[in-house]
Amino acid sequence: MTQKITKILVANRGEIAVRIMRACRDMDIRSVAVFSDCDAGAYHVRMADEAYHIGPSPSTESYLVQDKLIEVAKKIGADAIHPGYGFLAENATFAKRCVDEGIIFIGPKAETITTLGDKLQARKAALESGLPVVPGEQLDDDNLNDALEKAHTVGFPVLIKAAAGGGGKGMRVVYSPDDFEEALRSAGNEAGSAFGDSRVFIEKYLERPRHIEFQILCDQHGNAVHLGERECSIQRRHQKLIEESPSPVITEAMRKKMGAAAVNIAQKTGYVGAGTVEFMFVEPDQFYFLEVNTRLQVEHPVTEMVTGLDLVKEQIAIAEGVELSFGQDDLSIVGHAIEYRICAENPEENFMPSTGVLKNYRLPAGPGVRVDSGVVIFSEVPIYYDPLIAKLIVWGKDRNEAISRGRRALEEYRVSGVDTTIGFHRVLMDNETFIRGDLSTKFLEEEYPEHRYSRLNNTYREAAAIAAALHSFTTQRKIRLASSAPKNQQTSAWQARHRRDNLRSFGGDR
Ligand code: MV4
Repeated sequence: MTQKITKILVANRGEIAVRIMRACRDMDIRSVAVFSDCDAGAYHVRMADEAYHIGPSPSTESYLVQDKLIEVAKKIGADAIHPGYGFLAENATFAKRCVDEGIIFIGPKAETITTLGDKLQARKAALESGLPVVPGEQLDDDNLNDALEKAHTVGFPVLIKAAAGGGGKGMRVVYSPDDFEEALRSAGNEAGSAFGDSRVFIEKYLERPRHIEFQILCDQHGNAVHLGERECSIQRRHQKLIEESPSPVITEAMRKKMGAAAVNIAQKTGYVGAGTVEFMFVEPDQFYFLEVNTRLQVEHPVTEMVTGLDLVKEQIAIAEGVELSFGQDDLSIVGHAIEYRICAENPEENFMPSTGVLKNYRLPAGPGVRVDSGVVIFSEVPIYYDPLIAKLIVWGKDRNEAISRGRRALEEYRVSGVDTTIGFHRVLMDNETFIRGDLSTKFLEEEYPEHRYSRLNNTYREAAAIAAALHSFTTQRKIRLASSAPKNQQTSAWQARHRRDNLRSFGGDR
């Protein structure tokens, strides 16, 4: 039984809202934008077939207001809501409310979101599905002696994690039993105020794991496949900066094994839709279940580039009740893709968010280059939301070609008006450790302990820009001087004009 979706309300903003609307257009589905005060002129609003204002700029008064979104969806006759990522994407209450109102929630069932959102329940599901988990223990409330004993059983260093956790909140690494009591208390307090749930558990702490996650797709008829892995080890404070697929260290045999594990937990939990199973990976072949993300992820394009699939279209088809049109054996990974997150942040100032109007905005293009951008020239980057303004994704036949194209595209990218992470990515593309593919979640702190990367690089870039300007200026002078040369050797008026225009449009980054 299938139900054709004809109109989707996109409950999000920025690049992901634009991305979803593109899939809608490809599928001949009407797309509906919602927007806050400061987003009235935003790119996602311009991209939509219809757009509705839902409230003031703070997301708690707009993009997070469930009543507003459902009211708009019903009023305009949307048959589905796509939540994107962030905001309400992993909110089980919202997923359930949509269904209760007769609106399709494009994502897993509410119960699945609840179960997998609880890290303790997810860990239990992983164990029951035969997935390897890190040695760990559940803790009983207010029993310090019991907890300390369990920490000794697991063995130090231990990592205290919040059951409701996410984004590193309520996490504490403990190297010595002496520090355990204090860490347990503060982790519990932090989790309590962040999630309203102070339950914590402990795991053996792995010092230098890689972060490797598997994309899965499951339809409503029990068919499930994995789409290979993404390596997301380059992170800063739990924010990913670069993702790639395939991982430089995952062999075909390992992919089969970890992919089967990912599909296992999905089928055991009755998963429906697109999802991500996260693992920690320790070379050469150890892997441990971490968690399941019940949403479309920011980094989904690298998977699209190496599989040739459109994950948003797949999500929509699954929500319509259509069966997956391919099985595991129909899928293969071709080439290599890298995604660079372009954030309005200043890498020289500890990645402080940067806001303003984009006075210049020119996108890279050419072979193997894709940009998912949520902004255009003259867009305003507001203070209220996530600083991610775009994603640059490159594809090559192998990792080296992808890196070369990444370097080329990052050089072509022009942004002024806000600071961005582009310069930082340029530095990374010349990092020998990165080029070797020797990655871990400790990569950034180990390679750039002083956070000095882009300052050094910008100095060179500025020097290069000044040298180029001087060179160009002297060349121009030669043209003018050449007017006294014999007639037949003179630069024609249109040639000179062309060079002048080139000189005028010469511009570097802010
Ligand atoms: C870990 C770990 C080491 N050992 N668990 C970070 C966020 C949450 N999803 C789980 N995280 C970690 N769990 C054990 N037993 C290290 C991390 C971790 C991490 C994991 C993936 C990607 C980046 C990370 C950065 C710091 C810590």
